[in-house]
Amino acid sequence: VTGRPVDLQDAARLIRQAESVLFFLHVNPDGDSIGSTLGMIRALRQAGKRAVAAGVDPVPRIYRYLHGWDEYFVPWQQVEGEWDLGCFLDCGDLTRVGDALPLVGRARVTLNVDHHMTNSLFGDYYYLDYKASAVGEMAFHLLTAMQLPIDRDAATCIYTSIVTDTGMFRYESVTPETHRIAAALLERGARPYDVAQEIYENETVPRLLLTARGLATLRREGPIAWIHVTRQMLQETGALDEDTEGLVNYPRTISGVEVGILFREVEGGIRVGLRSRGVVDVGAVAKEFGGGGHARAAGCTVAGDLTAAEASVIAALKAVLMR
Ligand SMILES: [Mn+2]
Repeated sequence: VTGRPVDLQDAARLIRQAESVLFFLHVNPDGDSIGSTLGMIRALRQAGKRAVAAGVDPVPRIYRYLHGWDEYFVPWQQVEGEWDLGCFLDCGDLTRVGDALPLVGRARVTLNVDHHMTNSLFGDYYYLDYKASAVGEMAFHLLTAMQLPIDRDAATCIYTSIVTDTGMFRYESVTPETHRIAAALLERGARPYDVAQEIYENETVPRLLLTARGLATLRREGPIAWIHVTRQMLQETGALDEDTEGLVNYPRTISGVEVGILFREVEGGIRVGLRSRGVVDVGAVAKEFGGGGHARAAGCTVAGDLTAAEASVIAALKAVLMR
């Protein structure tokens, strides 16, 4: 069952009409999920609404400079009562909310706000903008359409969402509009230097050691390069699951490589992160394995062990590359 498409004005109206809004963070929340959600909550609370972010995974350490990361965030089991609106930012599919799924029924109406091409059009209403570099751009437009002020804290959250989802304004998804919104956020008090320090110069020794271990597994076959991370590597370096974020980007940086992959042991299988330069639509490949994402950045989870996952995913990529 799919919902109804809405435009910016209708989506803004749905949020404006709600007294209480329950936001859902996706599993392993990234900078876009967290930044756009916390920025929205900040602005909605200042407008007198009740709003929280429900999540299944904790907010990663590097995002804990964002206003509301603890106050606005509620582990999904602790969310109480009924909500006028359930809002999903940056969730390509309802399954992305993970174990928090039963909580969705506590929202009278649901609104799915996203920029993934693979979005499954879930929710009572969905507002999609495939051209948005980050859902942060959409959050900015929604708040502007609602004529709600964006203060320095909200601006920093939304700016963070855009910085992280564009790899610091490097990806092809970046448009003049991306920069116009970033400029508007700087005018409202977001500080690029401070955000960059928090996200990109905030390493820990375990994280760097894990990066070294992961990179040591590097293999390449023509246009495909891949690395892997095992549970044992996490244990031996003292790194956390969240410390693997960003590691997926390394293999693709090799000259002549089209697709870079990170295989990571998780509970119940192998999490596969895919990055493409553009020749291969890795979103489509991830979809073959029940995952999703964008043409250049996507992911899926494959059952079985590392060897089996590597074999099946690389075979699928080779098939696409030979087409
Ligand atoms: Mn995103």
